[in-house]
Amino acid sequence: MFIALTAGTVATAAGLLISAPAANAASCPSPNVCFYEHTSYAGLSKTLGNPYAADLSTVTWDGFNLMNLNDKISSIISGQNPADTNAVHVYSNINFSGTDKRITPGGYYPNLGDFGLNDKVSSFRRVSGG
Ligand SMILES: [Ca+2]
Repeated sequence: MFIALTAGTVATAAGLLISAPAANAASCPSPNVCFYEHTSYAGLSKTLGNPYAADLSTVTWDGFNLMNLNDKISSIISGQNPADTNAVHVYSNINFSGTDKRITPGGYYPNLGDFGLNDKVSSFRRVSGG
């Protein structure tokens, strides 16, 4: 009997350890906007307080100076305050043209493919009142 209880205690402890990572959901430090190489906020990342680039081939991932963001972004988290009226927009072409997707301040976008933009973003900027 004593042995059985010990085994149960161990199993419970293991369960708690396994559940711990799920409690740490992906987040982006306010007021930044975070861009990710893969869906579900995986892979390389780029954290920017004021995203602005007319051509993402000139912007590199954090910690990887030879790898740029052009046609690579797959997920985004906005750490902007939801009350911020200057939303970031991402575009399928350079110079803020092509498909235009508004990233809601405070919003989570685990798969830009939902908007036809997986691996297609080539420029981004904050839009005043946008
Ligand atoms: Ca990607």
